[in-house]
Amino acid sequence: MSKKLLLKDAHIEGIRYFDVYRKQGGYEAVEKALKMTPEAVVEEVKTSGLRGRGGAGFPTGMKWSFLAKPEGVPRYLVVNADESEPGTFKDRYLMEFIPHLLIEGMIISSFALGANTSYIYIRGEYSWIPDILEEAIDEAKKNGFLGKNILGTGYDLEIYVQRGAGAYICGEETALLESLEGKRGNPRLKPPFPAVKGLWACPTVVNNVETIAAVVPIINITGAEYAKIGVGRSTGTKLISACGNINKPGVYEIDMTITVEEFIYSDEYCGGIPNGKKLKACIPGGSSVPILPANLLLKTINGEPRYMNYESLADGGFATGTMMGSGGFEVLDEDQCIVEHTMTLSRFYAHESCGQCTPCREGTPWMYKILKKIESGEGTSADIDLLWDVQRKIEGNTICPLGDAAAWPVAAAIRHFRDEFEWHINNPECLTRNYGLANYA
Ligand code: L3W
Ligand code: SF4
Repeated sequence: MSKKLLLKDAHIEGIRYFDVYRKQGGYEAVEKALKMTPEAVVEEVKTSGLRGRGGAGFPTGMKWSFLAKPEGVPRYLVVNADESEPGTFKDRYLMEFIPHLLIEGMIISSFALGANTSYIYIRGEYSWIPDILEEAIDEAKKNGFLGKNILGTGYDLEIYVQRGAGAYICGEETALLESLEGKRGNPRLKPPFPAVKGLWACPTVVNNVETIAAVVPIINITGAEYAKIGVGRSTGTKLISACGNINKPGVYEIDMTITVEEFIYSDEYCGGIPNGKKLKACIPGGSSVPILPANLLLKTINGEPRYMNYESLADGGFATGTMMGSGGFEVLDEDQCIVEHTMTLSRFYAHESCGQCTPCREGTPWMYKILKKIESGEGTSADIDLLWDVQRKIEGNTICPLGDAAAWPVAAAIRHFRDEFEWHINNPECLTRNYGLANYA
């Protein structure tokens, strides 16, 4: 059984409220951290090996130590709660059911960074959650954990919740900052990184909800103990939101030492695939990461078991691997059509492109159109090559990672399931939906 750090109290009735959270040891990490120096808190986070849980896996302590500290200039912590990656709903769970864990993590993190104002930028579609967060902020303030002179230490902090308006691109950190400043959410060119020039051109750390929540157990148990959980550079625990063709969709906390096979089939997690269907493929890290077919999911190319961690999932690069990403784990059984699935994703990225750069603005709808043509049985072999060519021209040639995120799923689908694309070209009806894989010789 995986060790639980973030969800250990999730089952306790009323854990959403301050008194119950406090009774379980809540806010003890704040009391401990505020007796340390900010530098010592940053050091603990560095020692923990915590990596950003939003998708990129960038080392959190390193990001914090990049924060510029010019004299007289405010610094900000911004929590990225714009969880819009298809298949990803773990931050929603944390904010909805254990909001004080995020608030507690924000107080410690803001103290470590020297920020006196911090923001939670939350996805507009999560319309009921800002009230939950604001209630938690009010409770924390009434109990002396927010506002002026927290716990008599002289440290001041205010936290504000800002609602987004429903654009996926506002989850990209610089688009988020633009939106927070009241502008259209267009990504900025990097560098400069937000750590140097972020919100209102001031040094800013942007971290995912789960990343900031993880700071609480790190302070409670120490960075060194946190680093002992997991394996290699995949330290601590990771929340996985599991969906698709599985018996038990939901949010799970894993310690990154379990295999993909165990995660899919064990009753502790996904509980297997309904109706005894076969596993066809999986997208383990949100829709932006490459899809992997069953044979490469359960084992690496070297015959080693594939594990649920950053390194193992990426083993072999994109030729045979994928990414941990945001932990949005989608399972596809043998009845799912890869061409249709890829087309649906392409429509999403084409719709969400902000339109600033040509390869993404023009390339994403073009990929969708080609996929639609192939899916509807009107494609030719040349269309598969054209699709490959278009995705290659997008990848690495755009301002922000949305271009890559649109290209990678298409590339992986062609790489691993080219025969399904060809079937759609040579046959009037969809192979998978109409005949089942068993008839596919
Ligand atoms: C200072 C440097 N800071 C890097 C910081 C940078 C950022 C972090 C990671 O995209 C990916 C994307 C999605 N000085 C720095 C520095 N930083 N070098 O480190 O940066 P980066 O550019 O690697 O990633 P990103 O722009 O944050 C995130 C993928 O994650 N993804 C995410 C999906 C969406 C969700 C969601 O809805 N919640 O997770 C899934 O795979 O495609 O590739 O903070 O500033 N020298
Ligand atoms: Fe906008 Fe796409 Fe360019 Fe990102 S890659 S800046 S979403 S056009």
